[in-house]
Amino acid sequence: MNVVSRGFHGRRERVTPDLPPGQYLTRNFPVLQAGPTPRVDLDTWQFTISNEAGAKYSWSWRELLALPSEKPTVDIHCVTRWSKLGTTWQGVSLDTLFENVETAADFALVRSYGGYTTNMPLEDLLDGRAWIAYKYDGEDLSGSHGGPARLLVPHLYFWKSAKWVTGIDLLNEEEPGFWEQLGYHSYGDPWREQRYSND
Ligand SMILES: Nc1nc2c(c(=O)[nH]1)N[C@H]1C(S)=C(S)[C@@H](COP(=O)(O)O)O[C@H]1N2
Ligand SMILES: [Mo]
Repeated sequence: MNVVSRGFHGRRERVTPDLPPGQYLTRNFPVLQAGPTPRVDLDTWQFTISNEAGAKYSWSWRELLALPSEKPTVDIHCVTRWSKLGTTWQGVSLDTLFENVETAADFALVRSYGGYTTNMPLEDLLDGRAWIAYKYDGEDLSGSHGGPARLLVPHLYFWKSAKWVTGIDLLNEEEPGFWEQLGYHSYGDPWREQRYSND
């Protein structure tokens, strides 16, 4: 007989070990955004990394597509509690974009067309953990999911994965982004349930 019941521990076991605490699985792909979908023209599209000294490193759309790409399959976790497992993307690793960037900065502020921002430590964008993604599920990334290109940084809550991304500012001091200024956690690790600033 199993004398130690599940209830004895006072918490429910998670259905799947891939699901962070407080999350539920969805098979849909919800659209979440603070404002309207911006119109982004590929002829003028630019992605710019600005370092702490003000030097700028920019790529046009054509230059981005010419870089070697990867096809990550990752789990994504929204702070509103939905998670989607095994999503498939294509994009350029931030390691590739940072190859020739000179910086000693510790922090990044990611910028989007439309004015959205989000912050994270620079190291979270490196070591194979973040991409500028332009395809989802084998198709060009739709505008509603951040196309033509979005940041994909799946080990943090999905608000960090800025849609319609246009650049990254490298900073010596942490600067909170859009949701972080409104009380969301500055780091946002779903496994540690860092939803709000005091979590
Ligand atoms: N530019 C921009 N990026 C954004 C947002 C936004 O409002 N604007 N919302 C964030 C939030 S809260 C989430 S959960 C995801 C949602 O991405 P999806 O609409 O593709 O599911 O985008 C993130 N990136
Ligand atoms: Mo979100």
